[in-house]
Formats: sequence, structure tokens, C-alpha cells
Amino acid sequence: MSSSSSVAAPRRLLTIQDVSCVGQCSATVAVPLVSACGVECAVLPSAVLSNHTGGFPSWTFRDLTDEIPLIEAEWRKQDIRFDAFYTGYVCPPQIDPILSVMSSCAAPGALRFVDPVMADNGRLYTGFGPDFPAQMARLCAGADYVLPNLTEAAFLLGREPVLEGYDEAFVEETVAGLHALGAKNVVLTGVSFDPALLGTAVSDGSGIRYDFNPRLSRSVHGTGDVFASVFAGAVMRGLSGPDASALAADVVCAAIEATPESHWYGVAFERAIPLVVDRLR
Ligand code: PXL
Repeated sequence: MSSSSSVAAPRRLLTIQDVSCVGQCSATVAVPLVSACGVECAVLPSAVLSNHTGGFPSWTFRDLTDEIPLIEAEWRKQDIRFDAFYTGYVCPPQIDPILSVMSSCAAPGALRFVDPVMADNGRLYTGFGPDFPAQMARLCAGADYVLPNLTEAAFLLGREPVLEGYDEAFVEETVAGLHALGAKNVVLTGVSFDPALLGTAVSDGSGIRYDFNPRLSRSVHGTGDVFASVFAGAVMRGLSGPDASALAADVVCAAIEATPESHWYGVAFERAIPLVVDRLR
């Protein structure tokens, strides 16, 4: 047996988002799904919560802003670098510390995926004030990929959300606004022109590619995190934006279908892991 291995090291992604200890969202979704893509997943926790804020009656919340520069200094000391960054749910004072980590701990050519987690269904999540979208827009400005839903896109652009009755021209204009913020590629989720179909609009700035799946009758908490994790992992494995988006949407659908009605608090994505592994084999 040879002592040296010819196996290539997996590329390493750092996800920056909360650890909701219970609830199947954010880091507890990103680590297994990015790993299932064949990409190493490190974590910089933005906060630790007993459980997420989207349906549980109460929660504990420890903001970890003060830890970020300490961890960054340690990584710089050891020259620890990342091939990609994927940000999700972060706290309002963390935008500048996160931008600093993304520049000082980047490997050459590192990609930035920004999921501007802050709102859905026309409303900001509990705990975020009306000035947070402008801060989040600063994180989106230097992103290679931004992945907002329609509500987040509207707030990033300082507009009232429009969730139905829109047309392709509206989507094109929204996507153009997100590019104008500084995002290289835009992946807009929750797009629908037909009540039976739900999908994404993916743009690299030169044109939009749409992808639709049958709309499922249930919506489950945490599916945005499943989508973003698989998208980022798949792009790291070499898929194009539209192909990564189509795979991520298929995984979301499989995960929702695998989630029992009784599992009210999050997405039981485990049974969708083989789909990720098979499609990226
Ligand atoms: O899935 C998005 C999310 C992540 N983290 C926390 C949340 C939410 C949505 O409500 O509360 C803590």
C-alpha cells in the first residue's frame, strides 16, 4: 500500500450562519448537505439559538458577533483559507466583520454565496428591524451568487414585496436591480407565473434561465437553507448556476415530500441526501 494518497483534497467552504440547535435549518442543514455534495464544510456560527424563530413559541439567542474577529485573527495566524463562503442568517452588526473574514481568509479565486436570509411571505423575520435589508444589501454587493426569495429581493431593493400577479418583465426588472447592487449572479427563488408551478430565475447578467417544479401543497421551514446549501455545493463541484439551481430545487421537493406532517418545525431532508450524492457522483 502506498503511503501517499492520490485522492484530491475536497474544496473547502465556510458557511456563516446560526446554529439553531433544534429546528432543522441553517448550519444543521448546511453541514450535511454541503458535505453530501463532496465539499468540506466549515462553520462560523453567527449566533446560537435553542431553536429557530420561525414557529416555535420562544427561544434563547446568543449573538456571537464578538467571536468573529477573534476567530478571524486565529485563522490568519494559521493561514487557514477557504475556497468559498456561504452566508445565511446573520445578525445586524456582523456585516463588516463578515466582509473582513471573506477578504482576509479567502483562497485565490474564492467564491461568495450570499443567501440574504431575513424575510419570507412579505415580512421580515422576527428580530430584524426595517434598516437590516440595507445592511444585507452591502453583503450582496460583492457576491458571486445571491439567492433571495421574492420578499428578500424586494426588501433589498427598498420596495414593497409583490408575491403574485407579476409577469416576466417584473422578474427581469427585479433581477436587474439585484445585479445593480453588485451581485454577479442572481438566483431568485419562489418565482411563479402559474399557480401549479414554482421555480427559480437564474441570471448571470446576460440572460435569465427559468426552472419550474410542480408546486407542492405544503411549505416547510428550512427549505431555503436546503436550496442554498445544495446550490453552493453543486457550484463548487463545477455545475453551472442553472444546473445547480435545478438540482437544488429537486432536492427541496424530495425533502418536502419526505417530511412527515407531524414534523412541523423543519425539513426532514435526510432522505434526500442520496439524491444529492447520486446527481453529483
Ligand atoms: O431558515 C432561516 C432561519 C435561520 N435561522 C433562524 C431562523 C430562520 C428563519 O426563521 O429563525 C434562527
